[in-house]
Amino acid sequence: MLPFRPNETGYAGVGVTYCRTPLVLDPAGLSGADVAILGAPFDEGVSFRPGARFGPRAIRMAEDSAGPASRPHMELGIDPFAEMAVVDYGDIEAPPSDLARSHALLREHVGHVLDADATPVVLGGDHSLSLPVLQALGERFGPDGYAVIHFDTHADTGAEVYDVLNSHGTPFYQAVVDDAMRGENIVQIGLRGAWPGTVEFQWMREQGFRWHTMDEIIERGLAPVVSDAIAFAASRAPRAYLTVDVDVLDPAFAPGTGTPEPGGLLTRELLWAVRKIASEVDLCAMDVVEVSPPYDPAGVTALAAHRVVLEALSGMALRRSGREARPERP
Ligand SMILES: [Mn+2]
Repeated sequence: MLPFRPNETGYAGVGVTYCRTPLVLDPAGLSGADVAILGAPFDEGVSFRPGARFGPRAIRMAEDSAGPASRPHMELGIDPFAEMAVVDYGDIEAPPSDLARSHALLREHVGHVLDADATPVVLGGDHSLSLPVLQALGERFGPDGYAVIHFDTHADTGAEVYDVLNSHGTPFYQAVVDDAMRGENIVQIGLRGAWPGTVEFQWMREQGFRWHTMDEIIERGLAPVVSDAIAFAASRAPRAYLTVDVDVLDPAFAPGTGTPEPGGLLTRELLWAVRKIASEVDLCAMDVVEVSPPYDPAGVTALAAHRVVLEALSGMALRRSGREARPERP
């Protein structure tokens, strides 16, 4: 059931699901779905600029060409919406000023999607949402049953930030401490700037974290780094969780985020990397986080996040089809 009129234009209507996929609000409706989009509209976990609570809606609205979902991928020769059943599971009910309750609700809803043998794709929301996602994954697959591929400027491995245990700077610390994930199963890509510091990096080494800084990406190139990350994830577990903090992009391409840091990836690099990973790794969950529409005057950050999801879906579709990519070339 599409909540739209059949010939509704892209600028009309009461609002959109992701790419106008069917809206499902009852967990029973997840049966048969391959992927479920799920919004997490909260930002109580941010340490600097807020606004990510408006992210899920902005990402869905970022590009709407109307009509039923159909997005043939030019480089893959595949339409993810023809290949997979993708539904939009709406947003969780995130009560204001209660991050713990929002996390509990997200963990529960991600659990619904995993119980239906579908892949949750969470639209953030701030990066604290990775903690409930990791808890749901740990519950389903065991703490060592999945790998994590994490694009970010920051490692988000603080024991606390401003004496607060649960924020967007702490999920990958808390998840290890809570035994929801294993430190030796995570690889981080795009780190730069002044945080984390030596204390966090030392803890990460002790836990077996891997990471690739922006300087390494510049010196070696992105493709070899992504190949290494894919090989690493495959060596650790049969499936992986892909988490993309949009601030891994340079602020020139993604100004609409809470903690921007100059010197990041180009949008085209991130889109390529996400598609490559999704086409080679079995993704058990994914998210794109930290889109803050109030700081996104031209909507380019939300559009980039929309495309991060679309590239991931396209890569997943290719992998599941078992076919080779058939790029449209002259
Ligand atoms: Mn982050």
